[in-house]
Amino acid sequence: MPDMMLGSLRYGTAVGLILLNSLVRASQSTEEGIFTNHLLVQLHEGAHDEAHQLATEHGFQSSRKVKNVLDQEGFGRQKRGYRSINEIDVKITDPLFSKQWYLINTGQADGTPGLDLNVAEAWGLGYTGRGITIAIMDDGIDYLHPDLASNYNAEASYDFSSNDPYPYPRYTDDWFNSHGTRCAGEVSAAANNNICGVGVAYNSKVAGIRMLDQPFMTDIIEASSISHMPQVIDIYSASWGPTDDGKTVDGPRELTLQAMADGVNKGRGGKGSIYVWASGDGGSYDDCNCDGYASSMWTISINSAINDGRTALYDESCSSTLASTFSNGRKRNPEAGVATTDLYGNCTLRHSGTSAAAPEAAGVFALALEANPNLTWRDMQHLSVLTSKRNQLHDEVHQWRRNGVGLEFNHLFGYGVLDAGGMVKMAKEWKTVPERFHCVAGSLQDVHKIQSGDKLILAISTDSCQGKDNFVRYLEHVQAVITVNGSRRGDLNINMTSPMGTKSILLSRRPRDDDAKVGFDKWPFMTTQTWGEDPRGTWVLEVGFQGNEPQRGVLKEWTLMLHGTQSAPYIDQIVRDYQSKLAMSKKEELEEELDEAVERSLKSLLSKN
Ligand SMILES: *[C@@H]1O[C@H](CO)[C@@H](O)[C@H](O)[C@H]1NC(C)=O
Ligand SMILES: *[C@@H]1O[C@H](CO)[C@@H](O)[C@H](O)[C@H]1NC(C)=O
Ligand SMILES: *[C@@H]1O[C@H](CO)[C@@H](O)[C@H](O)[C@H]1NC(C)=O
Ligand SMILES: *[C@@H]1O[C@H](CO)[C@@H](O)[C@H](O)[C@H]1NC(C)=O
Ligand SMILES: [Ca+2]
Ligand SMILES: [Ca+2]
Repeated sequence: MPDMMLGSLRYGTAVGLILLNSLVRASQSTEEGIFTNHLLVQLHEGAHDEAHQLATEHGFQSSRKVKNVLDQEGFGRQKRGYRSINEIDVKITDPLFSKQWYLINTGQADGTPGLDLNVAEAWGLGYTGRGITIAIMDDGIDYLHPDLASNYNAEASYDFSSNDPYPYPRYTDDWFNSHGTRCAGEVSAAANNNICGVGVAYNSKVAGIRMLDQPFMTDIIEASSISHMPQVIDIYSASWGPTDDGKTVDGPRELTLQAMADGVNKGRGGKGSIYVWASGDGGSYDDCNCDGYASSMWTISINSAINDGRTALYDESCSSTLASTFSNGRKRNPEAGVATTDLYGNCTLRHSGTSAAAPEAAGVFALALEANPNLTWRDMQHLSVLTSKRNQLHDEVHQWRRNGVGLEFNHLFGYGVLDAGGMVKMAKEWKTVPERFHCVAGSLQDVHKIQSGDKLILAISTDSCQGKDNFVRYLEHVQAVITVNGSRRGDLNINMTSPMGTKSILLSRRPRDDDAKVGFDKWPFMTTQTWGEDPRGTWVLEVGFQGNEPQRGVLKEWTLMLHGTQSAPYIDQIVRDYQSKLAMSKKEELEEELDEAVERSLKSLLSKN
């Protein structure tokens, strides 16, 4: 018999012994409670050997000590994060609804039950996006589609590709311009009309901003799109960006940057436009911190998980990603894709990419805005950080970690998958976050050589502008503005560690990027991973080369910019909650360990019998 005594529980004065007689007899449930086949016998301290003897004599098979003598009434245990699908009560009859596993995952298409956006809870509370307008900045929308027409906001729509008010997709034989229509359905497809499925926010309005379908992108088209009707449009969803070829480093130009800054400062009556960005489809060869749209502080960058919780093969990773939603499965199951509306009144089961992920997030944010229209663009980011869940997400490359205030994050998934139920509940109670301040923590402008095998390590010690008006005590975004070049840019690798010990990978190796002259010129690498932390202390930057060929380069600037608040109505509370949860979860884990150990020993005993 294996030793069931777990040292960690050996304290206190009363020592008890649980005796289990058989696993075969099932527990019985009555109105008074559940009777188990566990017996608890109280023994005097040090009666351990007697206990074993007694147990053996009476044909009991396993024993373990418990701290206190408690009533051994049975109780239900559920796997964490598990919701019974039968408890979800939604009345949606649309034919594709049951294929929309990202809304309610019951295990369709070999998916993992419970791994979804938890929209049912938000809908159950009455939030369906009413009164909120989401713009899809894309290749147009089939606004005649019977599942979109009733939610189409024509006044807020525009075609910047051909300068007219009708953002209808241009026809091609291969239906190339179906992207925007598919994204629109994920947000705003109507419910209970017997057509396709439903949008995450099925009573929201959707506007079409056609801006991707012309020979070249211009700064003016981007800027006009991003600043189109900012008092009417609440949320802008963008599933595009610089080419995801693993060698491009590009971002918004002057007008677009200005338009974004204006959007977050003046949009929605000053509460700020919400910009949702797909983090990119460049896969492990790309790094979304090289995409200045996704890595902007003003956008919420969204990555994707597939229906069993793994990363999609096209997912990029980077430290600026805030959260994740869902996209198509890796398996060839034709129903593992994202079900939504398609061109010319059709439906599809096959929408995919981080393109499919961003509109889901836009839908969730619409639900949150309906729950509390006062939310600012920063509130939305705070809510995403706080309510997104690890759930059953699994990244084979990067560990889940906790930052200095206990917030759990992953380099690819950000703070986890958005949880619509959790988000609307917190949104309802949410108090607008305090004013944001900006502190230049330090700037090193000396020339430093870097070469393979000899990484450069730099440090900036900062009081985070303490004593000045712009003191930042609780972090939101952190930017490391870096000028660096190298004989092979793609082999450069940059990490930054905060005073509280959180290491952000600012730049991973990009094997296809063979630039040898441009490098990064004052590039703002961004991290969201130190959210809530106290920035005072020493920040460390590590710059090196990875790869087979020896490389050399020069770093000319590292400027550390801290953004955040002076007071934190909630962060101290989170830290307290986190600590008590941690203590609780350790207890629960211990209990689970015990349960499992008992079960294992019983199984081995039974198999011997
Ligand atoms: C799309 O819809 C049209 C019109 O309803 C129909 O004729 C066509 O077969 C559909 N195409 C696909 C690929 O489903
Ligand atoms: C939004 O702000 C207004 C004005 O400050 C306030 O009266 C209202 O209660 C707020 N609504 C919510 C949901 O917090
Ligand atoms: C990097 O910059 C330094 C200083 O401007 C320059 O001398 C060097 O040639 C550059 N190296 C590369 C690989 O471009
Ligand atoms: C950055 O961190 C990664 C992951 O821990 C590590 O593999 C890499 O060697 C680090 N690079 C530098 C330059 O320190
Ligand atoms: Ca429908
Ligand atoms: Ca990219």
